[in-house]
Amino acid sequence: MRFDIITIFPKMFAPVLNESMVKRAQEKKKVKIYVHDLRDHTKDKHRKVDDRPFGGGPGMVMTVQPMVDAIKKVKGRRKVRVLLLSPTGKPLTQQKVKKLAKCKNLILVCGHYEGIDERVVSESIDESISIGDYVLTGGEIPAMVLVDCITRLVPGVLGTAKSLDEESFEQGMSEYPHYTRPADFRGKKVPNVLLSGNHFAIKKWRKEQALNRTKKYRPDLLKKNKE
Ligand code: 4HQ
Repeated sequence: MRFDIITIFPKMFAPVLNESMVKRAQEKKKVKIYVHDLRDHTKDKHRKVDDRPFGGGPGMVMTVQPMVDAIKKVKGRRKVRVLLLSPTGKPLTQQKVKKLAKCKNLILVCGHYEGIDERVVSESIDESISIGDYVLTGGEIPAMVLVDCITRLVPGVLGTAKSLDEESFEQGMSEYPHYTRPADFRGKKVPNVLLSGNHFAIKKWRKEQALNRTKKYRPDLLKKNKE
């Protein structure tokens, strides 16, 4: 899997993507991540990437030329899917992550200000993705979210690969509560069933716990599973 990220804040990425699992995935050559500075594709001496919106209104809009030229250059002759991170994009779900993980090459375009000129979207973007219904200052954190959740699905990245069964279970149902040693932390005890050694009882308890949590915090997920 190869990711190419186009951004005006290239320095934001290394601290996040060069740690933990994503770092190890890069070391194992399972993923390659290239970060490109949008300003390297400008043609004026001020390296300008934005301008005032036609029709008026607040804020600035990212201009067409640096974006379309950057995307074209980064693409080269490869078969690539070009994604824009945008609050009006398709909501990111685990199902969507699984589909994207099948791609070999992804370009992630990070917008700023009020957004990007619509002609970039129609000319150069295959799909817009939103990581949730809230407004961020830019597409960089959403791009990192995408790299993170796709990378963990690349074969050979996760140490103990969870079965697809377990994953679909988790999706419909929030996880069960986890405990580790000590069995008694300052009077707070681990539920007895987990110390019982009765694997059938443990499985049943975890399922009930997960279901209760889902009912309480994510009833929408239960409805979704029935559909
Ligand atoms: N933004 N999911 C505005 C987001 C966002 C989101 C990125 C803020 C794009 C122009 N992106 N810029 N939510 O809020 O992806």
